[in-house]
Amino acid sequence: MSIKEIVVPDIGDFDSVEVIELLVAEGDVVQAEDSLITVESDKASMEIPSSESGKILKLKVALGDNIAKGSVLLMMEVDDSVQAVPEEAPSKVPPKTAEKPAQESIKREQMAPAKSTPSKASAGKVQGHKPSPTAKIDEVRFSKAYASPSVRRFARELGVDLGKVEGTSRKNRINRDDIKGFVKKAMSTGGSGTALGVKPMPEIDFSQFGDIESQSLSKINKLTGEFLHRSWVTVPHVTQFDEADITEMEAFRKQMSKEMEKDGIKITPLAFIVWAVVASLKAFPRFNSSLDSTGENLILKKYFNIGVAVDTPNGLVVPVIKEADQKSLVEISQEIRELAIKARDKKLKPSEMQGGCFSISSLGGIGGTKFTPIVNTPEVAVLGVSRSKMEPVWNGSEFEPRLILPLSLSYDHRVIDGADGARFTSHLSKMLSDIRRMMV
Ligand code: CAO
Repeated sequence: MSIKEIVVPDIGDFDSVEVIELLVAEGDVVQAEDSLITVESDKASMEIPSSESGKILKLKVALGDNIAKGSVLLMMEVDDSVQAVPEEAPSKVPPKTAEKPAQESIKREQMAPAKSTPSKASAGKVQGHKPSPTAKIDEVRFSKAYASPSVRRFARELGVDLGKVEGTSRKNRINRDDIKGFVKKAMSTGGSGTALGVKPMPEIDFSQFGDIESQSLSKINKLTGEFLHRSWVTVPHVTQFDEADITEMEAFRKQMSKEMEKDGIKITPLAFIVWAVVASLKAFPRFNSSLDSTGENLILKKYFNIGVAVDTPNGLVVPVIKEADQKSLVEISQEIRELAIKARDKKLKPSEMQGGCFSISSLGGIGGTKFTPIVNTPEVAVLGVSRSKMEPVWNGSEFEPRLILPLSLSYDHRVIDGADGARFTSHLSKMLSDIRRMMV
């Protein structure tokens, strides 16, 4: 074994070329002729192959460096018993595959194999590759894409149409990570690769900016995240804000809670809101519906199961109060308490989180003025409740202190029109402002 310097061979007429891609890293074991870096002049780009086989100990160049013939690229631990490849200009290195007609590729517009049709060898490979992220490669577009030869080979191996990949390197050159990101997205979107046409998030090393700590997401976090993401991207959301004067409701609630305190019963504001929601669902049946899987039929529900978002140390869960229309304020209050305890103790059964018609997310106990909740699909609307606040309200002759509850209703605009959204929250507000109306 010996340690050798690997230097830039004769690269033709170029005095100085820029390193635009590092194809290896320290610790990698490479074979003679494997590409080490890609360089680019104002006219051409080319890959510099290794003259030796061995393990890379230290890279001596970085992205953006300018190098010339004789520049040291890296230090390599070499097995002396293996014969080295004689130094040659990169363009003379025999291609490894037919897809590699030359290590050198030309101008940006021509940074493609001169022949735009893939060789039999590579074409076979593409066809044999089962879950190709693209249905068909457009050879003209592929040939025009701005990418180095090794990236082109990589794209061929994976069956990726380079013409569809957006480059994130300098001057929008496509790198290996762009291809990996494209494939990941294509796989996660069922292979169409066209889901939203957005670029994947780049991988960022945050530690370069300061101290960091990595925490894995809980199972609930991951499941909720996937679910919310699907709702967010598939449902056209609109959020209608409104408010309710709950001065009388709160006075009544406090009085009832005081009277029932000796029996260990507490009526929470949320129980009244569940009641008011049920009354509003009865008045506006479209809010108590779901689109079927074809998206062409609306399933109207004749039952009233209300989901209540519960914040737990492990993440958000939404247990369901079944047949809320059949239950008293006391029963609903107790059920919310029991379900929240079960949720925080991770004791909820799947059946206790299923069958919801409409959900309520109450952040009133925490704070905030308004927010835009995400519809809990396949439901079509969700009510966000924020913290009530005493406010001066004009009663026609003077300002009166009134307790005002902010409401935020998000709904699926495919099912509910804006006018109905406003009608629903007005109705809900009326119910909460005068709870006698809920008895009717
Ligand atoms: N305005 C002012 N005060 C309110 C209020 C409101 N809108 N809602 C509740 N409060 C008060 C309650 O009266 C109670 O005060 P007292 O103890 O003095 O009576 C206090 O806030 C705490 O209430 P609570 O939050 O324990 O009880 P709740 O019935 O209102 O809510 C539950 C229960 C399970 C919904 C709640 O604990 C919770 O988890 N909320 C978070 C839900 C969440 O994370 N949503 C976001 C989902 S993402 O869209």
